[in-house]
Amino acid sequence: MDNKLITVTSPLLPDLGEFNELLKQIWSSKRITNNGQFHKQLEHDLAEYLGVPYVSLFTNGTLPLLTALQALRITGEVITTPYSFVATTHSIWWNGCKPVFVDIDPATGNLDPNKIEAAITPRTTAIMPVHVYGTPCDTKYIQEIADKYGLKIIYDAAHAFGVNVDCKSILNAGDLSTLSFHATKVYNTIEGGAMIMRDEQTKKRIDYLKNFGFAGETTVVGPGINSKVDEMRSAYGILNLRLVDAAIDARHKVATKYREALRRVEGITFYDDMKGIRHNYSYFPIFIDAEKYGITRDNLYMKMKSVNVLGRRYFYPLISEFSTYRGLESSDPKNLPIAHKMAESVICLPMHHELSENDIQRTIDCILK
Ligand code: T4K
Repeated sequence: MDNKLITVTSPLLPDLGEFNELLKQIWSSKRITNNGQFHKQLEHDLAEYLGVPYVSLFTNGTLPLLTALQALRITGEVITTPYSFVATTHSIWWNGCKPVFVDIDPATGNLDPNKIEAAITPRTTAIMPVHVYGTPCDTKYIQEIADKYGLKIIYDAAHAFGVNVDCKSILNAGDLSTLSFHATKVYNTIEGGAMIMRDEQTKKRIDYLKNFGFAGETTVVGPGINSKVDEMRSAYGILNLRLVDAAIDARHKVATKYREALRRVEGITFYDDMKGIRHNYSYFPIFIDAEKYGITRDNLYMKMKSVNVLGRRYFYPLISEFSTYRGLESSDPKNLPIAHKMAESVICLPMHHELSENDIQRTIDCILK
């Protein structure tokens, strides 16, 4: 019996020969970091690929979140979702602001816009939603609320690389959006990330902030940080960008097979594609109703593990359940019933560009039997 380990994801890797050619150029130029030619090229190529005006590269997906809050001078309270990776809320905390959790919409897993207004207080200055699993938030509705109350919006778009709504990038929504290019993402630069902005002035300011605040050899314009991407990872990113469309297509095929096989299984639900959306298939979450399915989510998770199929419980526990945040009033489970239900029923199935027919079938068999 085939017992090969099937992991939840596997990194998209550029051709080693091509990468080596670019490394040779870096070696001979001796420019290895600080806004070198590959860094500039990657920012340009990404802006073109994503269909956004400006991109600023970062060393991971957490630092652009921290920097976005700094750049917009956010203070007080920030409304956010508990159903995300913990970095979303950490960025609010590191800025000395108070995260205020609002429940999610079961139809998308994203912050429920209908519940945002009730959480706004005189101290609220911003909303930080997440396009969880790459599913677009209701950006129009969230913008209406932000405009009504004079709030900023920073989208944590870590999962939303290449996601378009009506042929336009979701990354253009809100004041700023951030991406993660971590190894586990659809598109990776090993570690990496980016911020997306709409005007040149903001791009300039963000570029200063990620370079300690330097606006010239002797001028520091703000309390910046170091989040500069080196030339090796920029070169790697340029090559990976050429492969990402094929990887998304491969993921789409995996999603189609999962959906065909699992659609009629009692007690299992999942998301279908949404009309007008170009999805990136970054994750394939399924939700287990233990009563109908017959075994609990955790038992299925362990059963999969026992045959070397490694699903992941993204996002369990909820961020609001971690000790750092559990004491907040908004962390009260009564405030977050949908988020709790989803966190307790989710398993993300293996989803990446290299899954074979056999890998997919083994995963399905484990769920069906
Ligand atoms: N906002 C959101 C909404 C996010 O989801 C994230 C990160 C961030 C912000 C912050 O972005 P970054 O600062 O991380 O760029 C992973 C990632 O570390 C994290 O980037 C990601 N979200 C989060 C959802 O998942 P782990 O701890 O689950 O990954 P790990 O190491 O267990 O890997 C999972 C599987 O992937 C492994 O079983 C095998 C495979 N893998 C992984 C790595 C790292 C490989 O095959 N090769 C590899 O090099 O956190």
